[in-house]
Amino acid sequence: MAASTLNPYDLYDVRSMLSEEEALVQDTVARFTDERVLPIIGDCFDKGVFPTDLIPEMAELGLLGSSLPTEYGCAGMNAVAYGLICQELERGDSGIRSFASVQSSLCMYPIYAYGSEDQRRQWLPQMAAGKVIGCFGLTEPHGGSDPANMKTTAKRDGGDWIINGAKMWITNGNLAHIAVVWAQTEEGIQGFIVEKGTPGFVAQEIHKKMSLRASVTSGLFFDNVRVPDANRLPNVKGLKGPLGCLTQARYGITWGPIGAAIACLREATEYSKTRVLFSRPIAATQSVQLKLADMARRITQAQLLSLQLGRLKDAGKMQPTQVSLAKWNNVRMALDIAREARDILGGAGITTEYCPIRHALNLESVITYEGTETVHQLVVGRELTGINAF
Ligand code: TGC
Ligand code: FAD
Repeated sequence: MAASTLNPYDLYDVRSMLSEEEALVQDTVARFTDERVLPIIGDCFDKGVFPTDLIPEMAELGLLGSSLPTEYGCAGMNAVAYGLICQELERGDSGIRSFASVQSSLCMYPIYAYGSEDQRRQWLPQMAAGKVIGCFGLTEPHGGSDPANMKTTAKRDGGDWIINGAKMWITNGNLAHIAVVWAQTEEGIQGFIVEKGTPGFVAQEIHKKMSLRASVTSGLFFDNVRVPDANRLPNVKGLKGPLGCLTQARYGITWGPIGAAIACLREATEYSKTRVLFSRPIAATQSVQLKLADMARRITQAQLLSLQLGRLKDAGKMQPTQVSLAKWNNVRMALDIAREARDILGGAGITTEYCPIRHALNLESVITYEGTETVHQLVVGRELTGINAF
């Protein structure tokens, strides 16, 4: 048999469809993940800590707010490059990709898209440099899938606003210097920048997580928190504000789990070639090959889906329903692959010495946050039928 020239983790040569700049971004972030993330991430997950030391390095590489314009200190890359950043970071760990997603798509993006020029100049360069960390408060304790039922309020008081309420499951909450907080006002939902240390504002870390352990997740509490009108994002009102941010972040999340799935396929392939049972490597059995082949098939589909989504986004044609379909498909793909890879590793698969269980546990969050699988299925169902089934 002739030696194959196919890359087992890119069977359709998606790489050849990237521009030189996009390929360079992928290589650079891949090196960062190999050299800086993979050696430490198992330990971080075990200990339940986010590796804050990596923040300046991520900033240096232009990974924070990578798609925003250079005039605000950002890298001005395209959407495909942002996707590749997410993919390579999540090959390391979903928690590292989450950090970048929240900073870039959920905090820097709304300041850029909905903020005043003063707000952009005040915050974006420092956020791109990793000196100011942000978090995004939309979800509330009584139910995240239905953000229209928002109970956090902001009431005008002269030139200020008074915020009361609570947000739950907030990534970067206790790391953050600023929170982009969505609150119900008399004129509809609006966004506010709430700075750490503002009286009445408390972030409380959520412990006992079995998923995204190398990521900070918090509750945010607002008790008569006074912020000036200058901290309100002036250019959007209504649910479309936060949902517009989610579209940006969900787009990146379609790419991220491809990285996690590739890491799991690689681990399962290598392990199965060296694990000898019944006098042959388990990779020589049909059932293991079927499983590995199925993983490669699903990864290939996801790679092509995200690349086309990225091309649509760069052409200004991407629709939220397309993002929902890809988020649903790609996270489900990665979660199934991580569980299957864990099984191929047998008992060894239950330890964090190997990556599949860590990815599987992380992906249990990824399939829930940024819209649960059901939410995205119902978005696609609504598109097909014209009937809202929420
Ligand atoms: P509906 O009331 O019909 O629409 C309200 C307005 O929003 C517009 N819109 C969107 N705009 C941009 N992107 C989208 N994806 C949009 N979806 C809707 C819509 O056109 C309308 O505009 P207008 O001008 O008419 O007012 O709302 P809906 O029925 O479409 O929404 C229902 C539903 C269930 C889809 C929505 O509520 C939803 O997506 N729920 C899930 C909530 C969610 O995903 N939360 C995530 C919180 S953040 C997070 O999880 C971060 S984890 C990050 C990490 O660590 O990586
Ligand atoms: P619920 O909305 O209570 O859903 C419970 C179940 O009901 C789910 O299975 C759901 O699919 C199902 N369901 C909902 N509606 C329907 C329906 N109409 N029909 C059938 N079934 C339905 N939020 C932020 O704002 N910022 C963050 O930074 C952030 N980071 C997160 C980090 C982590 C680790 C996690 C786990 C969550 C994070 N979230 C964040 C919150 C996340 O977005 C929510 O968990 C998610 O939107 C789901 O909300 P919920 O947990 O309240 O579940």
